[in-house]
Amino acid sequence: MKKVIIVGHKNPDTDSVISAIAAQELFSKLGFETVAKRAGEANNETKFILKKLGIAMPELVTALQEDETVMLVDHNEESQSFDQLDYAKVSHIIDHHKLSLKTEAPIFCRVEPVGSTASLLAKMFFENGVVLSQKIAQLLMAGILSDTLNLTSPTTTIEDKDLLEKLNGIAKMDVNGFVVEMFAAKSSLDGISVEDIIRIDYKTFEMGKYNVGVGTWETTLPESVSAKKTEIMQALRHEKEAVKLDYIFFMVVDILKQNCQLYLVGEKEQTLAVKIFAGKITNNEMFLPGVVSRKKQIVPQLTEALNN
Ligand SMILES: [Mn+2]
Repeated sequence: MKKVIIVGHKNPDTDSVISAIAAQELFSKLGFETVAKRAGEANNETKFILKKLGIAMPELVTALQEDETVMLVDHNEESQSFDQLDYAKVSHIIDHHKLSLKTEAPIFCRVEPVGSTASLLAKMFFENGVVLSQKIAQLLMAGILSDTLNLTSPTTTIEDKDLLEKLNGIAKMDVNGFVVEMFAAKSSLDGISVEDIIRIDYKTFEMGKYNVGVGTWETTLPESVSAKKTEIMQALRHEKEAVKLDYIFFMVVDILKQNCQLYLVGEKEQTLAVKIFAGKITNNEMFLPGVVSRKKQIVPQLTEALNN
């Protein structure tokens, strides 16, 4: 039987790594030979969670062996997958992002607009009657809490809330205490360079005929990031030029106050941001109250504007 590599997107966030681990557990129990991998360096939040739960960090994947197929979790765009991926080898997709999908053969595809891929996997455990260990239930809860910013992001659905409660019947977690620790780890700049700040949660998108990069940094301490703004701006301009992007944006998201400072490196970005968000620009940034989600509050708006 072919071995199935399970992997999330490049610049992996917590949901991406956790979903790979949980999917390995689920699909192994369903009779697949699977192994969870990661498509890049994990962030401080993910490292904290896996350490706390005593779960090993998945290995890095850089290329597939001849007899391997791949299951993509938490993404479906080829441009967000690890660089050496042969997209023809994708057998499954489990995701909660917009689709940009074209395959040569039928594949297994499970995509729903829920708050995290971990939520979808939790549903699949329950649907398939696969027994959840306390550890995997805790892990799935961490994925939901991370991706939905403790159920506050506009991406959060009723289902995420229900699943979290159902999972905690098994996980028995002190959710509030866990979230405080998780957010502290997410906000930590320990061992994080300026390049890391823009790279750690960064994605590129094709919007109309344009290539657009959108990075985000979720934090309870926005001032720790804004203190490095000049260097971050420089790194963003460098990245834009190095990979020939048409636009690059960067969000500093205040998880607690639920707002975002959108960094606008050049005139093009500023003109577009004013057109879409109608906010005021001060020192190359626009304050956006209530905006925390790249997926729901930034990318669709950019895509629509750049398609016209
Ligand atoms: Mn996700």
